[in-house]
Amino acid sequence: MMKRILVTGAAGQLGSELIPALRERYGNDNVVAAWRRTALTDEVADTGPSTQLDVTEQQPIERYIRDNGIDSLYHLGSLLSVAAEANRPLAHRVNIIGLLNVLEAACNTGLERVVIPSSIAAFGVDTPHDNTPNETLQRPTSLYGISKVFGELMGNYFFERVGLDVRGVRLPGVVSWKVEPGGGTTDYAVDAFYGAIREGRYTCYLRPGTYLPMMYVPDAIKSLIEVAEADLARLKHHADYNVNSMSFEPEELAAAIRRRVPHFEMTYDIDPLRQYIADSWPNSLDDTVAREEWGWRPDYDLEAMVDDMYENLSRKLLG
Ligand code: AKB
Repeated sequence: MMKRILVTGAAGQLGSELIPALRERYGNDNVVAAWRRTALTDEVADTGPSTQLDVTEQQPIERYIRDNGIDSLYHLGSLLSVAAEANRPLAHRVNIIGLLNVLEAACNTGLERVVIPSSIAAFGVDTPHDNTPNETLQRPTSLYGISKVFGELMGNYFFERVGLDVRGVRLPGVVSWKVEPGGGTTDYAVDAFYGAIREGRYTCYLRPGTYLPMMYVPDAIKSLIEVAEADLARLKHHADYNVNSMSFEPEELAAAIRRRVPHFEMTYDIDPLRQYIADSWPNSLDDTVAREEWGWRPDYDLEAMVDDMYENLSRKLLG
């Protein structure tokens, strides 16, 4: 049973929503928000403990775990796909060295569990794009994707060979309203809502017809908590579960937004880097394994996501 949890990357799109959910479940004082560059949201900063931690240094992580009785860790600190291409040395330090530091620190301090999200980025052009199986050819061509495969393989290695309980899901592009994502390829799906609410229009950097797996943030948070709490005896996989929810291309999202904002207009100005990355990722994932091993079921489809997103983001932006 996890009792005292450390979350790295606490200021990010996922951390800002995972931490309130974990605090509600485990108690405010038992969930520590670890951040480095970006400031925490007020909600996270005001409701429980936090600390500044640099994942590129192993000793401070280890010390913090020991001094504060941490028994579990969610490692969310990572550069997303576009940000990683823009700064390769930093991406190596954070996504590769940071991950190793967390795993080694977890072993040295006897942590009970480490959860590390993977991504649809762990797949590549050679992967079957429709209903991508849990086990298939991966070979990603983005730096971020390579670091995600590394994380999956290291997580499975640490479980099998070192005895550390590492778990993870391959998240689709995440749509959320509390904190904007930064430096991802799937960010357009969030940006489109900001454009619709502020100006009634949005210029999309991906081509029409670019299908990608997407997920509304409450489902992403649910998948991370459920995989962490799943009965180990039922798990045949560890750091590499496909989780699926919805897939759409930009025009379908625009049509769904137009049902709430009738004058909304989506135009296109293709960014070659982000298009290249998106073209290498799946259209949809087969998540049978997660459904069978720990009962995964998403709650939101496209329409339910757009309704909730539109309502919450309008309230946030317009008051
Ligand atoms: C990105 O676009 O880089 C991320 C992801 C799919 O992991 N949102």
